[in-house]
Amino acid sequence: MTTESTATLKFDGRAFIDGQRVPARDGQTFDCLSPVDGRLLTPVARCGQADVDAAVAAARAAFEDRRWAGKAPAQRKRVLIKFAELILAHGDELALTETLDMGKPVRYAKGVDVNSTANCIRWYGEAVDKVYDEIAPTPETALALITREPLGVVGVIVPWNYPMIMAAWKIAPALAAGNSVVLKPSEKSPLTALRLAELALEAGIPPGVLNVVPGYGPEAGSPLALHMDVDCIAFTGSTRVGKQIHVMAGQSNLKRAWTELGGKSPNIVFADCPDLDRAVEAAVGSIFFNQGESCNAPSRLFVEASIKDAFLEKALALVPRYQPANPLDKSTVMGALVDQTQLQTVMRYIESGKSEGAKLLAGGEAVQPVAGGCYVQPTVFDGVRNDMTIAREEIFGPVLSVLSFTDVADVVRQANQSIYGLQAAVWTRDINKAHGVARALRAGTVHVNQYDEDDITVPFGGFKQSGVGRDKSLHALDKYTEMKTTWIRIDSPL
Ligand code: TXE
Repeated sequence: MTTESTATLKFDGRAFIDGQRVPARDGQTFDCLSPVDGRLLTPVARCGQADVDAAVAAARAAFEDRRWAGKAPAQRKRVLIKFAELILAHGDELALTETLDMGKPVRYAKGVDVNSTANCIRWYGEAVDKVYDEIAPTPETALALITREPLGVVGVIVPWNYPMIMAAWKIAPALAAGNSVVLKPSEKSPLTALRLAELALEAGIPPGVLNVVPGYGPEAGSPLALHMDVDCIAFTGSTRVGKQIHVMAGQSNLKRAWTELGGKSPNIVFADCPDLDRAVEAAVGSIFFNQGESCNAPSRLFVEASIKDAFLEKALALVPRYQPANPLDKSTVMGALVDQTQLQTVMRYIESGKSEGAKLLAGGEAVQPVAGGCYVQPTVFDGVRNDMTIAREEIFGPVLSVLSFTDVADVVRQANQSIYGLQAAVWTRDINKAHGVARALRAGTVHVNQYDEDDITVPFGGFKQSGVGRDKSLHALDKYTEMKTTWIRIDSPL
């Protein structure tokens, strides 16, 4: 067991505005604690209205003088690729910071979070000088151009479960399209966003183009969502706050609002699934990955009744692999929950599962592999009904609910019986059943015979109350651009 040393890490919790590290205007800070062991990492600037105003003003000035928007797409490409390279070059530092800040195992912070963040930024950089505009099929007396322009100032509010990746999914297409950005990271995990902004500056993104204002949601997030000089707000977080974001956009300047919200994703395993072991590995691995703190975690597992006993036996045999341990150990696969509040939330859901009559097959306890940290055992409930609280509400913790079914139409009905529609999965050898069920599932992504193997090339987002709009893929560029028609009359001399 090798534990990563954190002795050389230094944290700077000041905001990043107009290319400079600055304290909050009123000097206030909040303590950034590590869920790994409860240690104080650093005080962080507690930004409020005045800081958001300053960041938006810097972003607006940068947009107006075209220091970034006016660059040729090929120039923006070069800078974004450099930014991605710097992220990789600082991968160890960023990964350790992410682990200390929000508790995920360092092996994934490096292998998944750092790599996906760099890949996303590089991908949009590489894409942006290959995207063409359109000419409309008009009569020959006209030439009509359909072009895309950057929106201006984009506000970004992100959560704590994948702090760098969630930021990258929004800032990469926004910056590639030529916008300026004000990013508000979660108060629970502000540190990597601040480092990303420094690396962006080093890569050549001009001052003012990417600003970071750490702080609490109502104090720093709301002023951004309500700001009259912000053209777009892109949000990932809870459905509760997501709804407020759309209201704030509407009650201010009708800024464009994009939201990626919660999920309660159904994972449907039919008796004819092509490989039971693979289905078990995916079902267990995906719910416990990132301590279950993933919006697309397959938290409702529907197993066809005839294979349920065999499936559960194999699944329970895998559970010990996910016992939480020190996330700084390279061998750890499940780390700490983000904080004590989240731990209490997860424990309340576990209690509700028990009291509503689900059968606890594994886990169910908070544990302390590291003193002072926030850890919960991998937990499996059998005998769950779709109307129980643990099957309806997003737990955002390592809790798997197992349900069984005998009828295709019935399982699809139950799978869709949710306010959410982020992701879903179906496991079957039967091509008609796979396509038929995939089409009937009301979800932004349907996985077939795998879970969560997608990449940056495909859209990510939800139906229903899982949000509005899509991250990733070339489609995400549309969110950060306005479409313009230029209709030119042609009085031909011929
Ligand atoms: O989310 P919040 P929290 C779900 C998950 C989790 C629950 C609560 O179920 O247990 O939400 O997590 C900012 N105006 N998801 O409390 O509050 C906040 O500062 C503007 C799912 O952390 O939604 C942070 O930056 N901004 C989700 C961001 O919103 C506000 C990921 C998310 O915080 C604000 C995270 C306000 N009034 C949680 N209030 C996913 N889809 O992946 C808060 N914020």
